[in-house]
Amino acid sequence: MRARALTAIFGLVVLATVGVASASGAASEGPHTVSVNILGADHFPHPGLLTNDFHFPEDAIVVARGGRITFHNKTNDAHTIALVAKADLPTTPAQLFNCPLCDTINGVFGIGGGPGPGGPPAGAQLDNGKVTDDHAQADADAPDTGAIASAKHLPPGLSLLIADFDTPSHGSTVGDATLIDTADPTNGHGGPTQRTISMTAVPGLYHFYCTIHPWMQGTIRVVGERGGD
Ligand SMILES: [Cu+2]
Repeated sequence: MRARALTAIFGLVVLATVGVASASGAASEGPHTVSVNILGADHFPHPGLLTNDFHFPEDAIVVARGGRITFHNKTNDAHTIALVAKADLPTTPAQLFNCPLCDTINGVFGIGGGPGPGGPPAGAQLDNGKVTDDHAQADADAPDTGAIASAKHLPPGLSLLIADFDTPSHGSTVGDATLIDTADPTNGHGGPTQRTISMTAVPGLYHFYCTIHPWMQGTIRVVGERGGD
């Protein structure tokens, strides 16, 4: 039931062309809370040309270890935020349109072909590409209150948790991922339009992308934990 409901919420259409990235959101050295806007749109200036510039911030999102990054979706489509190794990021049009890793992650989220084995994760997040321990990890137990408040129709039983991006492999393999819906009534499904991730990963530079629009790529720099707040 839960899997069916989440699939209904996040059923998506994928349309891809090449986009560009630009900076947005706030980042300074070692903040514990960071807010990031996902921006961009489809553009159809004349017959024969369709462009899309959905993008994450161009500059690295800097956050203290254990800090939280909240992504706000300002676009008319849903997105995933998936940590992967740099080598997994598409760099050519062919890789954008033939992305098995994207298909794998999307499939687990129930995008473009139904849920994978076990159905979508209860907390709308993946741990190292798998539907696993949303509830098992103590550091992933906090409700994502902002995401819950932003959703119009959360399915019963969905425990929307802060997405724990802990990736012990430090970017050397498929990492953690989460999903964010759009508020656009013509393309959204009532799911959360903002999502918060907790960067519990060790300090370092992490690469992520959207598996629905693989040209949307970005980096998160986790820096040393700061005392106080
Ligand atoms: Cu996307």
